[in-house]
Order: sequence, then C-alpha cells, then structure tokens
Amino acid sequence: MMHVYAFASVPPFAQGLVRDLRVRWALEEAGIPYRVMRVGDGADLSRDEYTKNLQPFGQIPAIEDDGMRLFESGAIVQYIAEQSSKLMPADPQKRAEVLQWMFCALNTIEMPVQNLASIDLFYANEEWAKQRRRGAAEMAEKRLAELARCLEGRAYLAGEFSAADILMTSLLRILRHTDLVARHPVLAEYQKRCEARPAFRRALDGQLGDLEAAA
Ligand SMILES: N[C@@H](CCC(=O)N[C@@H](CS)C(=O)NCC(=O)O)C(=O)O
Repeated sequence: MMHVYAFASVPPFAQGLVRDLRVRWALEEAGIPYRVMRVGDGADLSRDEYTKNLQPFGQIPAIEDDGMRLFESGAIVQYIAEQSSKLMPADPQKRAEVLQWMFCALNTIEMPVQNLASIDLFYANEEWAKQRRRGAAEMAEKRLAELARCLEGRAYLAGEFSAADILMTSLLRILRHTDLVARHPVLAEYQKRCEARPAFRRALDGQLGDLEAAA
C-alpha cells in the first residue's frame, strides 16, 4: 500500500492547500489505494524523523511505495500519472505536452503565485513585504492573464484532463485569499471544472477530514 505523508496539523489558512492534496488527487483519479501517514509531534512520525528519512527539507509531501521513497509534489504526481492513462497519455507527443504543462505549472505559474501568497500569508506586516507586494501581485497577474489566454476555448491544458490539470488547479487554489483568479472567467471556470471532479472532492475531504480528526 502506498504511503502518503501529510502534516498532522496546519493553521487554518493552509487547510485545503497543503501539497499532499495534489498527491491524494492524483491517486484518487488513478484509483490507487493509499494510506496517509501523519507527520508531527505525537503523530505517526516526528518532523525530525521525516526529514531524516523521507524529505530532506522537511516539506510535505513525500511518498513511500514498495520501499521506494520520493519527494517533490511534481515528481510524485508524475510517478502516479505514469501508472494511469487517465492522467498521462501513452502517445509520446501527447505525453510531452502533458509534461510541458506540468513544468509550466510548477515553474512559470506556481513561482509568482507562491511568492505573492508568501508575502500575504507569512509576512504581511513586514515593511519590506508592503513595498514588495505590488510588484509581486503584478507578476502573478501577468502570468494568470497569459494562462487565461492559453485556456481560451479549451477545457483542459493538454486535450483531455491530465496530471497537468491537477498541478495547475492546485496552485490556482493558493490564490483563494485574492480575486486574481476570479478576474479571469476562463480561469475561474477551468478551476471549477477541475474541482468538480469526484476524485478532487474525495482528496479534499480526505485532507480536511484528517486535519479535523487530529485537531
Ligand atoms: N517544491 C515542494 C514544495 C513543498 C512545500 O512547500 N510544502 C509545504 C506544505 S504545502 C511545506 O512543507 N512547508 C513547510 C516548510 O517549507 O518547511 C513540492 O512541491 O513538494
């Protein structure tokens, strides 16, 4: 049984956003059974044990599958996607296109999105953050406007729903404290379409339920 590592507890602003969500979602789409292992004081394993044995930066997520340990949400989602034609097409060109959008999600879009979210959620009261926020918001807005143009007339990033949509939707969620996604109806509808999938609902309910149970 695959093990998925998740924080035993996180503050309310992070609930429903923690990156084990994208891993759970991919597993739910692929129909692969998994067991969640909680990381933290008094949980299945301590943060120190987790950092020593599974994720050298102490970050969530990581997985363990039949003795193999893997970290970085993008690598994990790809590993799962390779096991399901629902998430990664076999055709080499279509596969390359899905990978392109996965890298785009994690590099081109998530970086400015996370930068803005970090300013808002972690450093909002710092003087430097107040000065930096405008530029960070402009960069995120620029990338979202470009992404919205790419999604014009498309239901998903690369033809059918794929692993790329799991990553892209997950990072759009990071901006839920802003109206940046809502400003682009094409993006808001895309996010809504992906989040309407039963596999996403199960993954989200799983993360929120586990966090609530541990509270
Ligand atoms: N690039 C990593 C980022 C992982 C990451 O930032 N995880 C957050 C939770 S969503 C975390 O563990 N934060 C705590 C920390 O960085 O110490 C990935 O995609 O797996």
